[in-house]
Amino acid sequence: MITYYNRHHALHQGRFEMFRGELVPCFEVPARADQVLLELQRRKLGPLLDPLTFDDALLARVHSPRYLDFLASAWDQWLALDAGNAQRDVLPSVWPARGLRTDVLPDNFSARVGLFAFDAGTPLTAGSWAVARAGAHCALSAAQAVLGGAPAAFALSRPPGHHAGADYFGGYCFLNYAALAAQHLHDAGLSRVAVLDVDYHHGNGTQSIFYERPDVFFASIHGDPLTEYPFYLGHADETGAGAGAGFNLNLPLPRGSGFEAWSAALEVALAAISRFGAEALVVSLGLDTFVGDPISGFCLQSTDYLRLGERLARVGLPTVLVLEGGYAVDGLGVNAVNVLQAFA
Ligand code: OKP
Ligand code: ZN
Repeated sequence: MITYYNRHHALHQGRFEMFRGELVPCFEVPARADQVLLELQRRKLGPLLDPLTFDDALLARVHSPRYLDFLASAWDQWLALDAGNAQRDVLPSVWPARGLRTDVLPDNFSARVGLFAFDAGTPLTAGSWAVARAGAHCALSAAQAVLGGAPAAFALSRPPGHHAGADYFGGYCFLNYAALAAQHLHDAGLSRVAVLDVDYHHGNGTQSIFYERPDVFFASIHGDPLTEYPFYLGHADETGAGAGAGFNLNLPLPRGSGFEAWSAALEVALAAISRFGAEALVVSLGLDTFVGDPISGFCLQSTDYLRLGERLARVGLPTVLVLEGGYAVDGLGVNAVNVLQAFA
C-alpha cells in the first residue's frame, strides 16, 4: 500500500475546543498521525512517500474561492488585530443563522470566522492552512497514484476533512480531502466515483458537496444524527436532490452499535455502490468506530478492522483511502493499519 504522508501535520495543533460551556484540550492531536506512521513503519507496509505538489486551482474544484481566500489569509488577519493573538487560536463566537445574510462578506474578522465556520470546536491556528493544504496534496497524490494504475493508495494526514463543506470549516476539518480526491478522479475521466464514509460521524461536508450530482455517489455509515455530531445532517431520508436524486445513501445506526449491525450496513452501502457502477472508490477512513474512542459510540474491536480491509479489497475497485477521525490515540495506529494491511 502506497502511503502519502503529510510530514508537516503537527504545525496544526489546536489548543482548546468548546465543550459543554468550557474550553477543553483538543481531542484531535498530532499524536494521532504519529501513531499511524509508527505502525506503518513497524509492519513495513511501505512505500511511504511525500505528496506531489498540485496547483491550488484544484482546491477550487471543491471549495469556493471566497472560502479559500479566507483560509489562506485568516491567520495574518488574526495577528493584525492584536500581536498577542500569536498565542491564541481562532474560534468563532457568532454565526449567521437562518434569515441572516451570508452573501455580504463582513470586514470584521470575528464575523468572517463565524460566516465560514459551523462549530466552536475547530480552532484555526498558525499552521492550519499550510497543513490542510498539504493534506489535500496527500489525497490528490493518492488519487493520482490510483490513476497511474496503483490498486490503492492511502493519504495519511490530519486534521480530518469530511466535515468541511465547499465554503465552511468545522468538526476539526478545513479542506475536504475525500471530496478533492473524488473530484480529481472524476476530472481525469472516471465518470462514476463512489465515496464511502466509515467514520463514526456523518460526512456532512462530502454529502453536501456532491448532493446534487449523479456522477459521485456518497454512502455513509455513522452514529444517528438525532443524538450524534454533526446533528444537522446524515438522516436516512437524505437521498440526493435534483440531478443527484438517488445518489446519496445514509445508514445511521444507534449509539452502541457493534460490528454485526455495522457490517450489515457496510454490505448495504457496498451493494449500492456496485449498482451505481463505480469506477473508483474513495474511502473516508475514520477509526472512531472503535470501542475505545473517547468521543464516539460504536463498539468495533481492533480485529474488526481487518475484516473491513479485506471486504474493501474484495470490492475490486481502484481505491483511495483517506484518514479521517479516530481519537483513541493508543489504538489508532493498529486499527488504521489493520485496514490497510488487510486490504493489501
Ligand atoms: C470529527 B471526525 C466532542 C464533541 C464533538 C466534534 C467531533 C468532530 C469529529 N467533545 N466534536 O468526524 O472524526
Ligand atoms: Zn469522526
